[in-house]
Amino acid sequence: TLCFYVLYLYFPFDSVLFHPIVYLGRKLLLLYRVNRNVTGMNPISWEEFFSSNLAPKDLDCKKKSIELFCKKFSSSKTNVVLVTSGGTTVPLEHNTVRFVDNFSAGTRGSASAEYFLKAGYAVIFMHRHKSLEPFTRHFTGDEILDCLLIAEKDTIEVASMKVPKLLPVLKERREALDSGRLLMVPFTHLTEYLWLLRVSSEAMGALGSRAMLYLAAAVSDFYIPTDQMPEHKMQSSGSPPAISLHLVPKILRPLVAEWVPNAFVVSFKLETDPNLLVKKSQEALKNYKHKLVIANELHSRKSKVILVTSENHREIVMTKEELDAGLEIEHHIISELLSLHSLFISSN
Ligand code: 9Z3
Repeated sequence: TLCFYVLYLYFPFDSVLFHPIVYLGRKLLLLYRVNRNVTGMNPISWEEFFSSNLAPKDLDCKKKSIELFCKKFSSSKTNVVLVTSGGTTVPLEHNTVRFVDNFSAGTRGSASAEYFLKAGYAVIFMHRHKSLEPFTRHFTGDEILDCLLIAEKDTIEVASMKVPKLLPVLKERREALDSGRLLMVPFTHLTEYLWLLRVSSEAMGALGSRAMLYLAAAVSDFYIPTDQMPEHKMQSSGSPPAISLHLVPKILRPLVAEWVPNAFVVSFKLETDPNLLVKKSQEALKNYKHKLVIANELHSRKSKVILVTSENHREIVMTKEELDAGLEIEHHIISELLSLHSLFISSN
């Protein structure tokens, strides 16, 4: 192991062509570290994570649709944004009965996707299955059913009453779908999300500075390694099972440095202690070298965010009048991002 460790450190090329012994050494060491469940303060590397958490079965199919979507807009002048939305789950058993979930209704992501579409962007909406989605988020199921009337001979008619907010939303949705500028990509689990984020970033690489990543999903910081997860539902009788949560590698690092280095990357920082917002956002920018962190406190996230860059930070605060009029903070956020992204494109 010591010998392979030395080779591993001094020969970072992961190619069997470079040196078969090195290649073998790295693979054996990787297997050794993963199976030893390297835990503690330093999470395993993102390579080790992807090596020990296999891709979801339907990844290839989703990857192809994402690649085709990006290819469709690679020659045009249309900007493409990946919007992630909703929370990731971490299963506690292979035959999952219980899981650890991250809080997110999907309002931030689904509302933002609408404003990007309205601004002419093509949108990959990567969202937690059954969380809020663009357009349909405005209506409950009952509101939609209340627009349908049972007419004679068991036919259905649409009520002529004008649901004031229905028509504009229907028009925007129709335009987005007819122009093919909206791609819906669902996820549920953390591993699925990270694999999808990786293949989406790699597919967007060809778009250069016209690509934006708007990472609003609530991503778990912890997971249970596959080989430590109980096979079946944990039993409440007897002593509770010993399961340990491991740190998830910080995926922003390879995302910015390797997968999509020329894109405009925006991450979100969620805290419940407002005093931590700017400091932790600045740390993230320093660590991952992306363009912007949108910081928000859990309970005021609909009325206030802080835009943090490596140079400065400033607040967007909704007025009472705006909130009472039903305006959304995402309108202001996206308006700011359009300007910043336009400047970024013109300077690259
Ligand atoms: C956010 O901070 C989003 O703004 C919210 C939106 C999840 C608060 P809703 O979906 O809520 O409108 O109900 N997203 C990022 C949250 C997160 O997990 N950030 C991680 C962190 O803060 C980095 S990925 O460390």
